[in-house]
Amino acid sequence: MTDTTRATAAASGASATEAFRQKQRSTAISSKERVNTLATEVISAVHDVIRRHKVTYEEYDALKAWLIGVGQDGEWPLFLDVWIEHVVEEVANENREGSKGTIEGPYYVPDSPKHEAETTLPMRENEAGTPLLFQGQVTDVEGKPLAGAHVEMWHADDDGLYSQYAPNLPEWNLRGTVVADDQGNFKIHTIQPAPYQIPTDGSCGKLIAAAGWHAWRPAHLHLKVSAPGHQLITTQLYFQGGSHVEDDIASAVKPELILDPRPAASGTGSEVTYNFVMDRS
Ligand code: MBD
Ligand code: FE
Repeated sequence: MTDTTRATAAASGASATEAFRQKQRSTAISSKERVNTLATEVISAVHDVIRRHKVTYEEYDALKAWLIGVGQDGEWPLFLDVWIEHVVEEVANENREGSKGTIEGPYYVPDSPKHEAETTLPMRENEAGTPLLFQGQVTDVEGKPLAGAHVEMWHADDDGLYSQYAPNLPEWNLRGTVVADDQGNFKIHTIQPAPYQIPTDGSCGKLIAAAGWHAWRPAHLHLKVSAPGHQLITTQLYFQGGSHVEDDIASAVKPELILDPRPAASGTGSEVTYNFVMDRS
């Protein structure tokens, strides 16, 4: 990867922070009681760790410097989505009967251009990577097809970079909203994404290095599936046997989300069928 195509922590952090500000619905939490309970318990949990591990002033100052750095690098969206969001998702969707969801992550862009039920995602001429046909059907929990459901997909390229967050990629590259046909069917031609390494040159990278962790997420497709009267599914799909499927830094893999593509009938690349089952809202 050349320097001009590198997604630095500062560049992708600033973009992710700005994108979050744009999409954020509201900062209001319902009541003072609720804020009091949550803030008090989070602060107490930190006190417990300090007492249990006899945290020193040196460590307290290191924490302070690091927290300041996360903000300066714009890495709060990354930090929160990698280490916290999976539990929010678990709680939010614990009562669903339909398809499993998982975290959204920091690199979603709303309102991607619409495409017909069979489409090729926007990509560069000679986009690197193994061609992948991702197809399936959207139904409700009774198996009734959901005509015209929206299947929004976004994913990294063969270098593990996301358009609109890494420099020099065309807008909407490997992003699109596919409108399912009258039987809820869709066929999306794309390329298989590469595993994703979160930026190592920013504050999240510093934490990873200091703790002796790794910075990798397995290769994944991001999806949001929506249909009127049904609960939005935000999910990701992974590839059987791929690196880091077993040790995703973002803890966002579930067994139901692992695809096992086979060689494509067309002779090039691979194909896989995955159906979405939507809970009523
Ligand atoms: C990603 O691509 C991602 O999906 C998550 C959750 C965190 C960092 C990068
Ligand atoms: Fe991602």
